[in-house]
Amino acid sequence: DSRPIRRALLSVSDKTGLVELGQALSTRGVELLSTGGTATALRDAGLDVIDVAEVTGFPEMMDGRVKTLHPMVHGGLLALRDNPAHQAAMEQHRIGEIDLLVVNLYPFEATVAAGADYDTCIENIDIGGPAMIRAAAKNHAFVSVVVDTQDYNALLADMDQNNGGTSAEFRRQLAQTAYARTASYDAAVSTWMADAIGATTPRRRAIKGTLAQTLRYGENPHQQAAFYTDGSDRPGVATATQHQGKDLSYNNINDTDAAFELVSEFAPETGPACAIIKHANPCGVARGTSLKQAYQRAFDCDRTSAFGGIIALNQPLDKETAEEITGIFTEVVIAPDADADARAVFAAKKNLRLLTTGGLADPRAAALTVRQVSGGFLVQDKDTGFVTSDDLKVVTKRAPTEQELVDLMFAWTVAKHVKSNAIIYVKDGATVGVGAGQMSRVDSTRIAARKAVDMADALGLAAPLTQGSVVASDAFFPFADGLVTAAEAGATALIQPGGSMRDDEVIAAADEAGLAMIFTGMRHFRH
Ligand code: 93A
Repeated sequence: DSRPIRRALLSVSDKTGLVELGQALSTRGVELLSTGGTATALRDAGLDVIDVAEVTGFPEMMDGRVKTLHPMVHGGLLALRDNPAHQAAMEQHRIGEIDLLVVNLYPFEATVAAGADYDTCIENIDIGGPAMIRAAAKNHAFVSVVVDTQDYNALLADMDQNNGGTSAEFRRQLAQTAYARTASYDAAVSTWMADAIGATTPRRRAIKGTLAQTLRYGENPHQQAAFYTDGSDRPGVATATQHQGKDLSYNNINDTDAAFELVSEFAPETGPACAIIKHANPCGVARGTSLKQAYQRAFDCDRTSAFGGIIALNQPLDKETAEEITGIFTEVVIAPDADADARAVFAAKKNLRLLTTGGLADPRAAALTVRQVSGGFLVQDKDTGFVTSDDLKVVTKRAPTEQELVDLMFAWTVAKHVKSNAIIYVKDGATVGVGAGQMSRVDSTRIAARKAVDMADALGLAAPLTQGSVVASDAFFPFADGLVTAAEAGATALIQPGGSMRDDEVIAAADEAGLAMIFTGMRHFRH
């Protein structure tokens, strides 16, 4: 339902399929206009091409910064074909209609990904291309705009079904795709610039993602889903190499991210560490003298929940650890690397996915987190907050011992990665009870202690490992009851932000129970 395409402007950086398209259009009687490199490529293939410079009466200038930015081009794209005033303007200024625009942009994203310097990235910001794309897409009532080399065949097929024109429906689809492209292009520029100039505020950011993978389904089988990546080269689930196993699911990606972000808190040079995640919460986190022992100790926190879990390691996976891990069913293992022997052990386990990242993520690196709500989304800085010994305030009569202090800091680090209300019991560098995601803090305290009792039964221990443990709370205790519960479970020291109206009551209860307590002055809600 449109007039046949008579005149097309082709200006592409990615010349994939260009010559074939040019030939196909030529065969269909379409006149070809083109910019420098694109025109050369078409001419080299023996096609007749008119230079845009000839149409505008201006040479391409300023290193190509100004090629197509001209009324002879934009008038031809934007004029309404059924508007007499527009027609008159075209006649008066001898502007010819452009019925088809084929553009793909300067490879800005690829230039950034290649690690180019600032000036090179700036030079790769396409101005004329997006201007033409947006103009043609606005005038999709009359103009077809193709921005993706993969759409060339669909264009030709649609032309062949419409006497050399295109259907209105196809043009609308092309226009929508075109605006998605220019939007993601500008978001890529803005995101790159924010990083390049060190802008940290989330308040003026454009959010950008590139479709990396369509997923089999979302959180549940009746939900469709996809994975978008933001182009960051940070080690993590988005950039990891998968060595075996089926594709990651939506839940796998979410949980693997949680696992890897947590284990990245433990620098490899400080010794082996392991985190086991279920439903985005840790069910065991531990240091060990070896990676295998770290895994075993993490596993012993909550063997029941660890089944079907996701394991993150802070050091390259070795054979011994791999063998230990295959003892139960695990969904995903993610580690900085895996040696050949470890890979051979896993090779027999078809359903186990192994991901390697090449390193750990920097838990202090600024980033944004995005959460969708009905009608919009929330954006905030990632929680990169941390405390140093200078921030810690002993508020009880008794100060923590050195061992308690080490465990308190470990527990505090883990607490940041547990859904609120988070209560973590730790002993000797291993979690022995995790209370997560409860609506009341005292419930989290009780649940974690009860799980430790269950584990003591399962392991045949005389007493639960919470005896002589320390406890971290991601936010202040509003009442003394949570602290009393922790003390009853055998905790001897506690770390929490402080700041409750009832801090005095909580401190008094700690003193009464002989607990040492530290205030951090920083909270780690995670909802
Ligand atoms: O530097 S630009 O922003 N200025 C322009 O006027 C312009 N017009 C088209 N870049 C411009 N383009 C881009 O040139 C197109 O988007 C395309 O990516 C590229 C094609 O250049 P060539 O045909 O010389 O290879």
